[in-house]
Amino acid sequence: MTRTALITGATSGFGAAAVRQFVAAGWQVIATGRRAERLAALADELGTDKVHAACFDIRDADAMEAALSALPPAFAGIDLLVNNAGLAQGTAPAQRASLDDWRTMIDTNITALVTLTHRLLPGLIQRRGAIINVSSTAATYPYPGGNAYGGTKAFVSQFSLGLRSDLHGTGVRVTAIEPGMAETEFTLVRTHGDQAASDALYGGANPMTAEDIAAQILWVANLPAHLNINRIELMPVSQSFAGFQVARE
Ligand code: NDP
Ligand code: 8X3
Repeated sequence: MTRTALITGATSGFGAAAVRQFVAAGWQVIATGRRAERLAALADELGTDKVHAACFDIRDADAMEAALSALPPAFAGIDLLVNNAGLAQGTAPAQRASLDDWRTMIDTNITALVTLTHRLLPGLIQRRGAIINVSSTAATYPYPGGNAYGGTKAFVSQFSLGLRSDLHGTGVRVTAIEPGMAETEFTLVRTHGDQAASDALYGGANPMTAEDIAAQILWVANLPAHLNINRIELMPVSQSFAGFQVARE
């Protein structure tokens, strides 16, 4: 029987790549995001019988509910929720960061994620489904300018483990995927549209690709029902850890 995944943040990066890979692997996908034209193009490319475009701002709980209530019957039974939509805003240290940026990250990466998860949990339990949350290496490893972004991703990773505890015995699987540097629109968004900064970050670094991460999401989704991957932390070979910093007098 065809399984159905709801993948948030499907207009770009990991989400768009995941939609393509899931459809190629025989899944049906509900693809969400704000940019309607990109969702429509994806549905046209892959087939509207395979991809249902659900356009809404994930921070708008009413719009989310309206989109879920309007799902066509063929897409109404959701087996997998991929909480991928998210963003970083800003690279400034906390003392110079924008509070608006912090609130945008918290509203998107935390509040919207828990709202959608809470809404879909009863159906996921009924169908013995799965949840894959896209977290980040920033959940574990702090870096200058990572402040609220890292905090939101630490929430995502810990929430994932907490869900596992609560869903004990239901058969619902929960995984956090924690990528390091991957080239997508992430840095363009983080820098509020600075293409040169994005190019400079990824240039010569041989970063991971959206397809790399999508493949991990699909791999987890297709594992046998008795296996749960709690978390996957992955990085490009070119990225690793640096030492503690010391401020000297
Ligand atoms: P992109 O910027 O390429 O994609 C982000 C997606 O999130 C877009 O589809 C965007 O859709 C969606 N999104 C953002 N805000 C909203 C909103 N308010 N409502 C609906 N959708 C929204 O970045 P990535 O693919 O890289 O990011 C995907 C996830 O991976 C994020 O959670 C990010 O934090 C995480 N991540 C990224 C890493 C990287 O190095 N790239 C590493 C580790 C984690 P739209 O703008 O159309 O609404
Ligand atoms: C994205 C990876 O290192 O830019 O989550 O925070 S990083």
